[in-house]
Amino acid sequence: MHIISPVLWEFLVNWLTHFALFPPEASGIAPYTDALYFFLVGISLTGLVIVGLLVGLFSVKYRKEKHPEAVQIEGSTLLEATWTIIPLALFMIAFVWGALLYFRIYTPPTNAMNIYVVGKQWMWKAEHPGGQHEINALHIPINKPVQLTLISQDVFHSFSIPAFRVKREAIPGRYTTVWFEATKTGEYHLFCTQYCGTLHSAMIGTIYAMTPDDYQAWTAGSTSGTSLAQNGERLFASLGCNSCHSGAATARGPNLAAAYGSKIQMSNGSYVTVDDAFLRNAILNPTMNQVAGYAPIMPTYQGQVSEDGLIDLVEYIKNLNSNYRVQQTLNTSQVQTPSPAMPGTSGSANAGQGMVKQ
Ligand code: HEC
Ligand SMILES: [Cu+2]
Repeated sequence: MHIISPVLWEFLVNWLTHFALFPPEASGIAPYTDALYFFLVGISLTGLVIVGLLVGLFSVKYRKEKHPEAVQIEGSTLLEATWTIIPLALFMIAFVWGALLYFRIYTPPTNAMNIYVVGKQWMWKAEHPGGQHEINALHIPINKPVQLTLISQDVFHSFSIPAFRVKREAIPGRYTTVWFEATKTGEYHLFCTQYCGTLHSAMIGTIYAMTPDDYQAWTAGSTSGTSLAQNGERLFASLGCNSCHSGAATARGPNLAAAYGSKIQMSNGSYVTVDDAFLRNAILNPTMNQVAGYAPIMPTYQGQVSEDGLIDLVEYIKNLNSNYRVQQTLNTSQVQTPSPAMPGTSGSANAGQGMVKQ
């Protein structure tokens, strides 16, 4: 078998044994997206076969020797209705099926644990709430919904894990989210699938899907000592946020304890739910996010806090005695000392309580 060069031979063997038309199905959603994919491939192939057969059949049946004179047909309602209704039905099935799947993929369950991912030229940085940081790698437990909150520090990137059938744009200036539940332990590819500059092809990494026990061991072993919320707490104090957001009834800014997940009224009368994106915007563009009943005195922090710093601040405010995603907090508190408890959330009962641990 060595008529061909050994190098080429090895390449061929390698290629054939590792040949994979398809990435493994390693997440809960994967079999569902694949079902739709095979449905689309199936009807396309069926169409291809029908058209191919008819072309062959007709070119034999109506060949020149048998039909020297063409017969003109002046339209057929039945035929036209058929080729309108059947494709329409197929497209509608694909549309409804795809839409249902889309909502499923982009609506995280409320008990999902959250990990932040920052894209930049040319790497992925993951930040776990417990303070674990990793670059071009992401450790996650299996059989547990995991939500990623993505943002880019520079240009558009796209975070893609083919084995999980998950892909989401990382956009500068805006949080996006995606979620998945890994079902099989193993190492999977992570790609940036949005051309983002010279080293775009090097913006790759590895997903480590581990059993919950292994994941616990990993988080305990790789903690940086301070959780994101603790970093945020320091930042909150050093940027002077607590001078206005002291939590006291007389404070110039609103009390941020338990704000996360609540609905608050804006000065234009509308209501918004306080989520990660809102908190980030409130810090960067206070004038565009005026809370009702307060003077527009909050300065903008645009350009003063890095994307990582903003994540820390968001995580800190989220952890201020918020019951939202209790599950998540419980999970991450195993590797962090809990944030200061904030008894009482509103009115004068709260007077005098500082926002920041002494
Ligand atoms: C000079 C006082 C002042 C400082 C300093 C200040 N804020 Fe504010 N902040 C306000 C006021 C007043 C509001 C309400 C009016 C508005 O939305 O602009 C507010 C609103 C907010 C909101 C939205 C309100 C809500 O209930 O969710 C967030 C979040 C916030 N601030 C976070 C911060 C953070 C983080 C810092 C530090 C980086 C900070 N603020 C510094 C005065 C301040
Ligand atoms: Cu990229």
